[in-house]
Amino acid sequence: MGDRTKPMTARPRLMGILNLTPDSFSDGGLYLGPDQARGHALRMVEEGADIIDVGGESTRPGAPPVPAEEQIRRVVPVIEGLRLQLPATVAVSIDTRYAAVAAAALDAGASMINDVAAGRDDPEILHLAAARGCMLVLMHMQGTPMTMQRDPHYHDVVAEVRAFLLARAQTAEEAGVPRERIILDPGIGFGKTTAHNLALLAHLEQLVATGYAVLLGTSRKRFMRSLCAEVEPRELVAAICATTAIGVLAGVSYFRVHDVKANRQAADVAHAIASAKP
Ligand code: HH2
Repeated sequence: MGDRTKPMTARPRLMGILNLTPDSFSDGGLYLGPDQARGHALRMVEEGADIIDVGGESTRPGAPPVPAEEQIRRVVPVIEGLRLQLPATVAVSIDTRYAAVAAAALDAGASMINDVAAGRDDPEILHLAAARGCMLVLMHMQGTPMTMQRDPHYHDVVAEVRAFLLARAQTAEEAGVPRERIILDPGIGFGKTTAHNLALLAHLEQLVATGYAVLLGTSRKRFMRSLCAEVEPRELVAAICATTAIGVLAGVSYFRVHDVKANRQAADVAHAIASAKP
């Protein structure tokens, strides 16, 4: 019998990645057709995804920006279809830096905005999130996808990322987004060396201590390949699961992943262990 006096944190939530892009670094072009996209999303939900994160622009290092109209053309029909087929308990998130894309996605049935620019590229996105009452992910990035891996540098990466995210959260709150709808993301791989990524992963509890919900995105990232001497991003499942388990133990609540089934297991086991702590 479980100890009912013990405070239980909520089960970690998994965000399954649905890239509707021809050029994403690990799955570009795989799910371009609406039927393939829906099929993949439904599979991720069966495997334990709580959220489907739909994106129409690759943000891999060196990627050129994709105009808002093209992103809308890619994501809206798929979100409309998903909303009809997915259980109401599964949220659809839109991965975009542009308010126009986010607005079209919310109209089509999304209920969460995932902005890798944290509202800096298009500040209107913060007002949109406030007006629509949706969840908002604010991610740290040094530079832009085009430039971010050229020469990333920090004096204290953990402190700087934390300060940046707190400042962006304050701006979002000033725009009317309530604190409990804001999720902070250290932006693993976005303008960071392997050492920077490792420092952030080693100090996740400092972000959790801000009191905001935290999201972690390590899935198939390049630095994980270098750590494992692995060429194929798809072969990194076990490595990603290790970061998910570490994230759960540090108090991270959301994980953005390609491989849902394995990460569900890693997250649930880590959560059970964390819940057994005195
Ligand atoms: N990483 C990617 C894209 N969006 N959003 C958040 N909040 N956090 C992340 O770490 C993150 C993100 C990049 O990964 P992927 O979608 O696999 O590739 P691409 O940008 O090439 O589509």
